[in-house]
Amino acid sequence: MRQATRTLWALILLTTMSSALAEVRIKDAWSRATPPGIERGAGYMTLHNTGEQARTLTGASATWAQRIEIHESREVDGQMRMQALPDGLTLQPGESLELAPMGRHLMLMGLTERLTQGDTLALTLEFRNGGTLNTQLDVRGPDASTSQSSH
Ligand SMILES: [Cu+2]
Repeated sequence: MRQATRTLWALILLTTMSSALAEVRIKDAWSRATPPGIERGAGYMTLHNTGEQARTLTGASATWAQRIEIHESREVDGQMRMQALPDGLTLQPGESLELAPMGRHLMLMGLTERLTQGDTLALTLEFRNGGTLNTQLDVRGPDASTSQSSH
C-alpha cells in the first residue's frame, strides 16, 4: 500500500513538472524556407509572460531537428557572429521578448527535412523547472523578415 502511494506521488510530481506553461503566450512563430542541402535554420517568435513568476526559456525540441539551441547574433568588429546562450532567456512577469533576425533566435540544427514555404512545423519550447509549451512555426519564403510579418 505504502509503495503504491509513493508511486502515485511520483507520477503526480512528474505530471506537474512537465505541465504546459499556460502563462507564456507565443505570437507569430516562424522560420525561413531552407535551400537544398542546408541542415540549419533559425526560428523566430514573440514570447509574452502573462504570469506572476519569471520564466526561463532553456531550449526547444522537434521531431524534424536533431538539436535546437538558443542563440544570439551580434555584430563584432563589423561582422555578425552567433553565440549560444546556455543559460537561456528569462522573461520577467509581464515581459515580452522578441526572437528576430539579426538578434536572438532558436538555432535549428541537424534538420531532418527541408523547411518548405507554407509548412507548419510543430515545436516544443522547454522552460526551466520542466515546463513545456507546444507551438507551431510557419515556414515563410527565404527572404522573409520581421517587417513583412503579420501586417
Ligand atoms: Cu544561431
